[in-house]
Amino acid sequence: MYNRILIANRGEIALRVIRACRELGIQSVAVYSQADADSAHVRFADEAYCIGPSRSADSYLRIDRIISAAELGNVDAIHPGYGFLAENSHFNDVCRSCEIDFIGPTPQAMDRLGDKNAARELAIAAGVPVVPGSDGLIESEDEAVRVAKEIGFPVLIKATAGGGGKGMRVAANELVLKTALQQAQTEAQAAFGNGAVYLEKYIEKPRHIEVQILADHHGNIVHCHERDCSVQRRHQKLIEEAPSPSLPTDKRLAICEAAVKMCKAAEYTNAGTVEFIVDKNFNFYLIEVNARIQVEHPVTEMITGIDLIKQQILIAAGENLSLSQDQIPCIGAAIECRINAENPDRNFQPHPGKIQSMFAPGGLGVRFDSHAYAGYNVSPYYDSMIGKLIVHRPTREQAIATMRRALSELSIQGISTTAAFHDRVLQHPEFLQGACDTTFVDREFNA
Ligand code: MV4
Repeated sequence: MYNRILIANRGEIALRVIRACRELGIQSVAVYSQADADSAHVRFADEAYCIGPSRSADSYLRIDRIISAAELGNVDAIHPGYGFLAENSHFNDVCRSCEIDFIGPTPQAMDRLGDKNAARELAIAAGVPVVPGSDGLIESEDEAVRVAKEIGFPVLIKATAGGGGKGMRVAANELVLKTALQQAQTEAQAAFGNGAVYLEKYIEKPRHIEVQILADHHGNIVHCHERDCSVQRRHQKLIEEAPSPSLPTDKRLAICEAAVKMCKAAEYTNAGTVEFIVDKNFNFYLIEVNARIQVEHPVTEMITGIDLIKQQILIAAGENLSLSQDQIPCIGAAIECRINAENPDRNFQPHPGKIQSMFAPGGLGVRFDSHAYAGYNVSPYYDSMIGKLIVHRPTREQAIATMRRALSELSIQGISTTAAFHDRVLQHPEFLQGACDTTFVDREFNA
């Protein structure tokens, strides 16, 4: 087992990994930017190194500086968290060449899945359903028109280097397809340095369902059930829950089994998430695979009782998965609300600044994963999430009641947060029915 782990991240996820290290008896090494000198992840780590100025590009994205800190800190492994370098296969490679374990999948698996068209082709080969679409990348305007007529409009043009909704364009007919194609290609080239796109039939009002996977280096692989992340706004998730309230049990199981099949085909290891969209008739289609731990992993931890970060560390260190599929329960219902330093009344505009005072909720079934505290300065340099409020109760109805109670206790002065907005969502009939699709927030809150 490792003696020392460096956490190449900040905020709540850095703190989350430090907590797992402490419980495993592993020393933690933090890195931080100048803006984060007073951050909780610096305070609770066993050791910390400043790696540069506030801008991410000068600190948390600087591979050279992170590796220097890893050498100074004499670590055995690096946990990348999510965002920043978490899905950067070059960073992953560099860690390995410096004889530092990267706590995540291999660079090869990362590359296979980081290219969305390649992942789509792998899914097809493995017999995992994908949305009807182009056979590979679109090479010409004529090909786009031919495929679109074949599968039927509307179609969705997707950047192969994209993901998370970046570089997508819907086209409703042949006329707009040509301009949409060019726009998507230009946008993808500018954003990712790769203008290649593929085409899919556009699925209207889908649910977003994702499956948590754990796979070790000895061929053992399990799923930890699904999460429903349909409550989102402009590709930013707001509320996630497990299990999905909108799917029958047989469909949930079928999706989880498809996710396992996909990860086997990709020779995937460590923790990963297979993302699906599900249509009105419960047809499900693989969209992409995220080669990292995700923000919303705690809802899975609550229903399964599994510490996913510890599992990531144990797997990376070469241990056998200690869990077999039938030892992974799905107990009760868990919900997470992302608490962002944003003003919902001003188009969710970020609201950085000093937290003057704060009270964190607690009580039975309540978990608050946050690096924030009274006196903490929310920096404008990073994403605006300052905490995740998670509840776990025997039923979904009780989980909603507990979440509303916990939201009413959460008090943060000095900045605006999304807490009150969550309480409105939690009272909406469509949410109460467990019937939300990905258009819910925009539609019902014209947000
Ligand atoms: C789609 C889709 C409809 N049809 N693909 C957006 C993020 C990316 N991971 C995949 N996304 C979508 N792909 C087809 N063929 C609709 C979305 C989509 C979406 C998916 C999941 C969660 C929220 C979403 C919001 C808008 C669009």
